[in-house]
Amino acid sequence: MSEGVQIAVVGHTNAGKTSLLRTLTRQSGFGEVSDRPGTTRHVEGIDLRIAGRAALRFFDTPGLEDAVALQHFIARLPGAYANPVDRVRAFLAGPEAHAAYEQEAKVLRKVLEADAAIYVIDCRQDVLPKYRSELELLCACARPVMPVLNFIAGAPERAAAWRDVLTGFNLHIWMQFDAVAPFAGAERQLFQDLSVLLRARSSELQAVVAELDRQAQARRTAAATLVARLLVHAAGLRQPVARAVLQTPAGREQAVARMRAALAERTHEAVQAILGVYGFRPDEADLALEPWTSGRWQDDLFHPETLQDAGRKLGTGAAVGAAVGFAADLALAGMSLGAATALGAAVGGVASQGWSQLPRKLRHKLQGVEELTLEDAVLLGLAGSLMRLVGALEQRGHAATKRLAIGAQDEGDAALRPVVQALAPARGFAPDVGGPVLAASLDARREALSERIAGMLLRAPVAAA
Ligand SMILES: Nc1nc2c(ncn2[C@@H]2O[C@H](COP(=O)(O)OP(=O)(O)OP(=O)(O)O)[C@@H](O)[C@H]2O)c(=O)[nH]1
Ligand SMILES: [Mg+2]
Repeated sequence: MSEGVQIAVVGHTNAGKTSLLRTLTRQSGFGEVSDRPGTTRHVEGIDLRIAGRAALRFFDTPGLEDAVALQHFIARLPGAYANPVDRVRAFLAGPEAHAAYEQEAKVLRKVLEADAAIYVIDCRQDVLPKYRSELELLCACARPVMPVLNFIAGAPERAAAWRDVLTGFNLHIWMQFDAVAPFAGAERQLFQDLSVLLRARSSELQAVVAELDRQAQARRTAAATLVARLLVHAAGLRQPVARAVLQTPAGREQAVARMRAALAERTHEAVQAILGVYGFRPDEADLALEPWTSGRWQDDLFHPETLQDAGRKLGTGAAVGAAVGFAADLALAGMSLGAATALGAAVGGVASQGWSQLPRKLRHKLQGVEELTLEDAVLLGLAGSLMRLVGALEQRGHAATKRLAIGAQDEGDAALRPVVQALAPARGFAPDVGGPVLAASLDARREALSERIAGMLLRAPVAAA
């Protein structure tokens, strides 16, 4: 079996080489990234694995720092050379490759060993002489070079000037990228273009593209399944509370707080699991998901205006419904009493469960116990927020360092209304509190509903984060 395709990633210091590799390999722990110039000091390989095999090996390299001087040095090397690449080899064999130009020598050596080079450009910069010298040196290595215009999100207007220069160096296939916020499809395009540049390795690179597509689909399905299982769990959440307790404001508040805490804990688990699906570390979550981890998301989710707004989207007029007295308070807090839900969604659930929930409900009634459940509006908000998280993670580069903020619900969530309606049977499922909510359920009906919900989530258009 042939070795994987080898690609040297080169460019000026701080152009974002290590960041690009973090994104392409989905490994946010790879190498060191910082604003400081000269962060990467040695060549370091990292594989893109397919079916257990390294289909592609990238090499991160130190930044080129003094290409102008090196270009002059190489041009003045004594002796006659048949072509530019022999000159580069002569430089690498000489003493200066281990002295003044040690960093640059590491880079050029790797380019000569590799099948191709990716030249990373910070396209916010003017096309200064040092960049032209870098391009001269790279082209002298006689390897296919794929320029990547990085930092494109910060300076889209500068791309044209760079493209002119690249064309002047006979580099006609280039990519736009932003390692911190990659564009959907940019990664796929990168490998497509590499397969054009490296015709002899085209079938291997096409296999990479196909595998990336497969992996992306698998991630999306896994994430939607996690969201679906959480929603099924949330729809079935019930908290029995003595009627007498609910009649006091303090008792009511405590019961609602307990319910919120139960939902928050499970949601946090789901968020962590979703981050894992996309290859982000759980500790990045605390940084990245401020509204979810600070506790503010709970307020957003249960905010009366949010609920009323969601109620309108659900077509129920208002989330508070016709509830009176303390029932209204509870509805505003995102909860319903069992009695109220029995008139609504739960009836469907109870009926579909063959009335298996009825004995418990009757027992509770006789004992003066009410059940708190979550309003549909809460489920809608939860579904919307989690799917916006999924959408944001799909776009997020593994070099991103900024926090990821998932905004409060907006009109986009209305698209998830059928999902919430389809959750109705879950209201009647036997309580699963304490069980592994995010794993496949042994209960066939619960599992079938989760699968159905996941399918609906995958098809629903999702608003941007
Ligand atoms: N906004 C934005 N920031 C980026 C991008 N790529 C890299 N950065 C940031 O730019 C800085 C330098 O990134 P590195 O990946 O360390 O750059 P490098 O080319 O590996 O640098 P050296 O190893 O020093 O040669 C870091 O602060 C990154 O977070 C990008 O596409 N967009
Ligand atoms: Mg680096």
